[in-house]
Amino acid sequence: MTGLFITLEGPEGAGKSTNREYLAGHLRAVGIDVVLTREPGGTPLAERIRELLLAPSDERMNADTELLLVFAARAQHLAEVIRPALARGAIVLCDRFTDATYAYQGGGRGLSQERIATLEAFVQGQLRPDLTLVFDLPVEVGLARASARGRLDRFEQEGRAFFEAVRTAYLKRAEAHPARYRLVDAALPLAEVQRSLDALLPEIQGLYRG
Ligand code: Z5A
Repeated sequence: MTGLFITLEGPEGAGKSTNREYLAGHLRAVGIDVVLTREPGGTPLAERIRELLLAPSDERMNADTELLLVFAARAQHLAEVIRPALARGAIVLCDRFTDATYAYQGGGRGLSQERIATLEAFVQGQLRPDLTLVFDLPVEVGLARASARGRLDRFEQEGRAFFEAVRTAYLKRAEAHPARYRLVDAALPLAEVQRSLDALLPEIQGLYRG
């Protein structure tokens, strides 16, 4: 692999999608091949799995079913989009990846880290993000931003305790592996968040092997 794999993580409404576009604009402006993608999803089949995961339903989804669907979508996404892009030397900017599984299925649903790690090794082999930006903000701020959009998806219908557990899981991972994670204060006004991303751009370009 010669490219660079960057993931954007954090709770709902943290500004991942908005800032993924912002970073891509700057990196493309200096001639870098950038692939923007997201999870769950990123290919037609994986997007269909995303619909299953997000659609509210009368039938409660078993937590293991949810975990397996997330990794099924990821296997497809890795094979069709992420690995080919990295192999040709692109920077992949991915809105959520396996840290979201540790945060939502681990922290939120209470599944064990070991169970997740087993699937991570099975689906990804040695592949891990080179850099992960965690957009952190208080739960109520993120939920207010998400609910301003209208209809809530299956995850967004969870209670506050679920989202607090998700946030705690992200922060613990960032604290445990400081070399890979950069925390971004996503509660700040967008212009200030983007100033903190500007400061990260030289590091990203330095990590990029082309
Ligand atoms: N999920 C999972 O359970 N396990 C997994 O392994 C994976 C995912 C990969 C879908 O994710 C769900 O899948 C997710 C976890 C689960 N759960 N939920 N919900 P998603 O990424 O598609 O959903 P999301 O996080 O809810 O996306 P989002 O709400 O669109 O968040 P965002 O991309 O971080 O934010 P945004 O769209 O850029 O911004 C949201 C709004 O806030 C928008 O109006 C912006 O203009 C505004 N915004 C952004 N930044 C600011 C600042 N700084 N100030 C003020 N307003 C701002």
